[in-house]
Parts: sequence; C-alpha cells; structure tokens
Amino acid sequence: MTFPPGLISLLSRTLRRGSVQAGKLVALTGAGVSQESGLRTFRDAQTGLWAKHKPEDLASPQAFQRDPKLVWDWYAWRREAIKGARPNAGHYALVELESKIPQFTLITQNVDGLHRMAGARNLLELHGNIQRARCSDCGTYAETWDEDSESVPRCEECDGLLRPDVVWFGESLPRDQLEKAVEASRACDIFLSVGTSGVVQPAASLAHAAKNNGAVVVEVNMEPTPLTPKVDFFFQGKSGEVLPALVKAILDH
Ligand code: BJW
Ligand code: ZN
Repeated sequence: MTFPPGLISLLSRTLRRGSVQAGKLVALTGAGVSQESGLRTFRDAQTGLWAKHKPEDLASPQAFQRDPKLVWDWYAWRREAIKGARPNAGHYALVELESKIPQFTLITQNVDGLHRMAGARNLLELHGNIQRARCSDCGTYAETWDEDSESVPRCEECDGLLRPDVVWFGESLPRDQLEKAVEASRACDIFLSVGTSGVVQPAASLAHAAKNNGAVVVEVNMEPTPLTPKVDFFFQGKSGEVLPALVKAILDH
C-alpha cells in the first residue's frame, strides 16, 4: 500500500524528535476497528435470536423502560462475544503511534474495551464501557452481578434495575470525556477518523471541529461515509491493514 508523500511527511512531523515542538494527532475510532477482532459493527445485520431487532431500537432508555430484560439480554449476549475477542493489528498500530507521538489522543465510540486491552493510554471513551453496570435509579456501580439470573440483576443499594454503563440515544455523553475530546479535536494538526459511519452525534462533529480549526482530516474505512467528501485523504480498506501500513510508512520516512 502506498500513501501520498505529502501526507507521510505531515504525519512524521508529529513524531517525537529532539526538542522541536511536535504536531498533535487525534484519532477517532468506531466499531469498524473491532470488526477484524470478530465483533460485529453496530449497524451490521444481527444474527440468530437478535436478527429481528434493530440495534437502534435496543440502545435507548425507552427500550429499557419498555422491556428491561430484552435490553439486558442483548448486552449480555454482546458481552459474551467480547469476552473471547482480542485486539487486532489496527488497535496495535494505534498503540505504536501513541508510543511515538508525544501529543496523541485516542477518542473511541467503542464500548468493547479493546483499545485499553491493546495498551492505549491517552484514551477517551465517549460511549462508556459494556463491561461495567450501574443502577438505573441511583447510579451506583455494581462490581458483580449474576449473569445467569432469570431476571435483570438489581442494585444492592436501592433494588433498582442494573443497566450497562453505556450511552444510549438521547442520553448525555460523559461530560469530562466529551470536553477533552472537543478540546483535543479543535487543537489538533491531524485528525484520523477510522472505522466509523460518522452518523452519530456528537462524535461525528469532532472531525468537522478539527477541519474548521485547520487540521488535515484523514479517513480510513471500508466504505465511503458522509464525512468522506469533506476529508483531505480517504483510504478505503480494513483498518487492520491500512493502519499498520500507514504507521510503517511514517516510521520509515
Ligand atoms: C470498517 C471495517 C474495517 C467495517 N475497517 N472500517 C444532532 C442531529 C441529529 C441527531 C442528534 C444530534 N445530536 C444528537 C442527536 C441524537 C443522537 C444521534 O446522533 N442520532 C443520529 C443517529 C441521527 N445522539 C445522541 O442521542 C447522543 N446523545 C446526545 O447527543 O445527547 C444530547 C442530545 C440528545 C438528543 C437530542 C439532542 C441532543 C448519544 C449517542 C449515543 C450513541 N450510543 C451508541 C450505543 C452505545 C452502546 C452500544 O454499543 O450498544 O454508540 S449508538 C452506536 O453508534 C454506538 C456506536 O459507538 C455509535 C457509532 O457507530 P459506529 O462506531 O460508527 O459504528 P457503525 O456500525 O455505524 O459503523 C461502522 C463503520 O465501520 C462503517 O462505516 C463500516 O464501513 C466500517 N467498517 N469494517 C475499517 N475492518
Ligand atoms: Zn440503586
């Protein structure tokens, strides 16, 4: 895979090099990055028991209110799939970039924890983490719960229903994570959008905030997205192949 020399020289200016002020890089990831770890992307067709449900109809407070058991079971099913998943070459390429770039921020919409498992450190999780649960009434975090229970597990403090600690449609994102993400996106020199359909707000607006503040925007995706016409560089392909090749090109520069 070859990359435009102009982009590679721009990217190499973010590397740690003596005392010269290095450029800032922000990477935003979505479910496509975990696809090569065997996890289905959010908007992929669901299989088996879940084929008749649209993910958008399950990931909401209204769905949980209507049928808490259905929503809890969907997340339990997804947690089970994530249990066996391991980070892939795309996750590790981003960790390698982080080790070489002093001003690197990774923003993820993924709730699967694979970036952290790969070793990412300066990581902002915008949509929470599927491995955690909290009370839907009092907000207390639960350390453990009975996954095989016939009903939705309950809070030890107030007996409220437990829910996954993720951000559903219509809910606010964790304020500190979002503020840091907006700040980093506005201040960066290069913004890399990887494996996201770019339709869910406010995450989707980060690339535009970066662009409006003068950053070069680079996209990696299997398919064009609504962001593609606005980016400076678009690489069509799997993140587990494109990202390692891009990192190699920068480090060989
Ligand atoms: C590969 C690949 C490979 C495949 N390599 N690529 C402004 C305008 C209109 C609406 C709104 C607005 N502001 C807010 C809203 C409402 C709403 C929203 O955005 N709706 C849109 C759908 C229209 N946003 C919200 O409600 C947010 N809250 C909020 O803003 O609060 C204030 C507010 C509320 C209401 C009104 C106004 C203000 C909260 C959003 C929370 C999103 N939560 C979810 C669920 C998390 C838990 C769970 O996982 O169940 O987060 S939804 C889902 O989408 C999940 C994802 O993180 C997120 C993004 O999806 P992602 O990652 O992009 O995945 P996919 O599947 O869509 O795409 C995968 C991509 O990968 C594809 O492009 C493939 O081609 C590609 N790919 N394999 C590279 N190997
Ligand atoms: Zn409670």
